Amino acid sequence: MGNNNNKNNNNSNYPFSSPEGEAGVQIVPKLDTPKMYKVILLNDDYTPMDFVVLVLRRFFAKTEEQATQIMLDVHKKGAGVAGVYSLEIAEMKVMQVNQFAQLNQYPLKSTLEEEA
Ligand code: TYC
Repeated sequence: MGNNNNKNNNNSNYPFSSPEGEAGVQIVPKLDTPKMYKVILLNDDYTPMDFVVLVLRRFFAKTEEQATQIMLDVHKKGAGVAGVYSLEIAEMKVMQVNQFAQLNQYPLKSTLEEEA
């Protein structure tokens, strides 16, 4: 946050010259695509597979087949992508998953990761 040194601020017109010249202050409207964030599901040894499938269906709108595939992938590899969203939606999904798991007394956790 507050850091402009990222891929979304590549609005330089280099190598073309601008009317302002090199020293001119250029105000470029930020019309770049917004950053997207992966919601990552983490594996653990205790959360039942059925519960993870339910989470993927309920909060990530996956079909039974998609949810089962993602759950098995997380189970085998340790982590996996449940969905990709804008920051505020991704943050909400993480909260929903973690709260729903805690409510049901399972250690299932999800986290955020900026898309490459
Ligand atoms: N490893 C769990 C089990 O064997 C299943 C599981 C899958 C848990 C995915 C969490 O994100 C997860 N019951």
